[in-house]
Amino acid sequence: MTGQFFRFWKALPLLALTLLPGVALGAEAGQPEPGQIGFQTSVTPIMDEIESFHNNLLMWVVSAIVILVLVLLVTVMVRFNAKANPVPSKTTHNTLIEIIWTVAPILVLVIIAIPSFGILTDQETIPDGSRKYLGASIYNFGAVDVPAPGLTVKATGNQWYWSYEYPDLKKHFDSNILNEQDRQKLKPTEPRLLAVDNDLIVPVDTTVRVQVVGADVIHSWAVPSFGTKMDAVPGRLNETWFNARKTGIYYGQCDQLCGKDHAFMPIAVRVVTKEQYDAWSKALVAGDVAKANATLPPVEAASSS
Ligand SMILES: [Cu+2]
Repeated sequence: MTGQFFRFWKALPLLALTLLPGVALGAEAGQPEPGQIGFQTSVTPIMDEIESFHNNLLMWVVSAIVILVLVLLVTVMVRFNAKANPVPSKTTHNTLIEIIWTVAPILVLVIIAIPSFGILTDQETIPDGSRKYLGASIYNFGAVDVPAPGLTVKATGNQWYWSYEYPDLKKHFDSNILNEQDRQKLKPTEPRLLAVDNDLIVPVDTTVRVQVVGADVIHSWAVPSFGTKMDAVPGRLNETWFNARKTGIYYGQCDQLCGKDHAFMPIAVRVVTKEQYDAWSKALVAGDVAKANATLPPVEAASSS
């Protein structure tokens, strides 16, 4: 019953939005798009949770508050202007209404906090194969199974680039932004300011444990399509995870002000098939990252939705 209720009400704003011409609800590719007003496409259980939290709870709460405040303002303007109400009341206190406007916001925050803390816990709890995750419905606790990690990578934030380590392969490489000349020459299908020389390569449908650390100052490893954001703190090993269900390339940026080139240390995660990942990792172990990357087909141009 409640499920049906929420499904029906969830569809309404989406319906209204699709009636507006030229509005992109979400980008198809793991990157921002012109005219986009929603999130980037979710490809992980965690981003499903964030999307559900936003669409099925937060949007309704903020809409209700906006309407309530608007109604109050209009009422005051119409009923209590100098013409309509020449002799103003001298009332200064009303115990009941003061209790209501103190308790109601607290209740709203508590209602928001419950699923919010659930998502935070899910983001920071590495799956062990038995724990259930919220998934795409924040009203359906414990809905999604996630396998234990099949791969561990370590992302180190440096001023100003990322370096990635595959501890099990005993290999690491740096990932630097491509300047505009190099991008046009080497990766013309990839977006300006987000394309890097060496992508982080991971297999599809695999839980990836991401260890995040800072080499100099605090950075943050964030990829919107994964719902992943973890601070890279010097001297502290943070952990998060993702499990991408769709191959493709997903971009992110450093999300913690870290110095003059903070805007120029993008994150590019390329999710490939398991066969492609096996070939890539074998070539990485046998040679270097350039040889490994040569085993992968070029990235296709992002399809615009
Ligand atoms: Cu940074």
